[in-house]
Amino acid sequence: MNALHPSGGDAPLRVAVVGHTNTGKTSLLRTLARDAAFGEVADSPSTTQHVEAAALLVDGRAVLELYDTPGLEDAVALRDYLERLGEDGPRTDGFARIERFLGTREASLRFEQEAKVLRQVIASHAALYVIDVRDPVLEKHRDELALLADCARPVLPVLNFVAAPQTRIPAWREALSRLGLHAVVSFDTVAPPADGDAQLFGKLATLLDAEAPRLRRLVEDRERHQAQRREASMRIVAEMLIDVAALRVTSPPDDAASQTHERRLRDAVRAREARCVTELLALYGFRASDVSELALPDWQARLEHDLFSAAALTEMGVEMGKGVAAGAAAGAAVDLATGGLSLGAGTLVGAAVGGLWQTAERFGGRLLGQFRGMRELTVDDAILRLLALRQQWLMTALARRGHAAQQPLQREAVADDPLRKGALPAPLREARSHPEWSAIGANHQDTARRQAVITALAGRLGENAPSPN
Ligand SMILES: Nc1nc2c(ncn2[C@@H]2O[C@H](COP(=O)(O)OP(=O)(O)OP(=O)(O)O)[C@@H](O)[C@H]2O)c(=O)[nH]1
Ligand SMILES: [Mg+2]
Repeated sequence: MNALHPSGGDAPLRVAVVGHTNTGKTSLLRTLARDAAFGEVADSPSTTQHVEAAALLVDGRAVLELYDTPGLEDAVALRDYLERLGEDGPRTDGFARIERFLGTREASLRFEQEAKVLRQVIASHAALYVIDVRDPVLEKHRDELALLADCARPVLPVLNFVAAPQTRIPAWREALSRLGLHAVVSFDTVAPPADGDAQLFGKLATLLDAEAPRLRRLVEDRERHQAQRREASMRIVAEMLIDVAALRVTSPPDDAASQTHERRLRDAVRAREARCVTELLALYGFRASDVSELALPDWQARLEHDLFSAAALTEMGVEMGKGVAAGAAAGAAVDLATGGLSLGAGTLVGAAVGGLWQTAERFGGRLLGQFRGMRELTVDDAILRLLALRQQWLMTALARRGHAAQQPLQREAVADDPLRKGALPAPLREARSHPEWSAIGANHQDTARRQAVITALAGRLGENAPSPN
């Protein structure tokens, strides 16, 4: 390999991610690699100690390798050292001086971390220089950039922390252009812009024009995957809603049995929603453990305890049906024993009168003969609305979330959404009369019609859901 031109046929493009310590280098890698588990991220200096790579693939092949590096900590002292090194040798250029430094003992002692970084930059096609734009521009930063310039590789500055309340972006832009660095990318690794990839790799392509076609392919491939993930997420939510809407549990008419069956119904619905959450997390590359550790304890608590509570409904702005017992909207129950409606003599905890009427109107007559002497429990409309709104919110929040995010997902006010009131979407109404469509109920059958209804509902969720950015 030629020291100045580290290229080679089909080999992946290598990009070193460098910068002062604690500026978010590892976080940027996590975001670009969509891998919340990459490396170690902490709000303290010298977190990354070794060079570590993450590959970005297209069709299973690595197109780009990103190299995380330790933070530069002592560029000022290293430049002084390099100047002294230059004095007692032949007159050389910056690149030759860096190469000479890498052969000295100091490169494995006092400047060990800096040497690792510079070696990786020389072994790469380009470097991303990550900047914490909350910092003032200091001598040490100029020295870091001067060292990088000596490595004879294109450098793309990445302005990180741009969403922070106090930044010094104009001062940084000014300082960078004085150093001849005019192509700059703005990024916030925690709240990355929707077109962040396209911007970053697009600017990189301007610095590495021979590599522009494969960088373009990479961007297109990532955009395609983003669209596919969004469609898949809507399908995951739609399938859960159909399973829940179609679910019917038949219970003997006595109150004790009804209560047991109602508990089962609730548990089944909760478990089904939890599965939906797990599937969405996996789809977007977030781990369940990331969530319980970092992000969603509050959310999980709500999943476990509040799905059937009035507070949860109010919070999402779902109107409870007329007559829903205060503090509880659970399943609708039809007491078929009496050929009419009953609240189970008031003992069905949280039975929803609104739901009862709906259910009776729809199935009462037809089912009476079949299930005489039985009670039938279904999930109330208000619960379906709540599930739809919550999962729609989650899928949008995950689509937006960067893989370097450390804070719990923030609950946002849910925009006015047609799912809150008015008629339930037609696919959900249709599922009501197909108990066999529920994969969590008895006698499940996955028919072509069920699939078509899931597709229709997914499309409907796509119309309602806020776009990811
Ligand atoms: N708000 C915000 N926080 C960020 C951003 N980027 C990184 N952080 C936080 O900054 C801290 C340092 O991030 P790291 O990714 O570990 O930084 P690093 O440059 O790899 O650090 P070293 O490996 O120690 O050199 C962590 O607490 C991150 O969560 C950002 O864009 N916005
Ligand atoms: Mg790091």
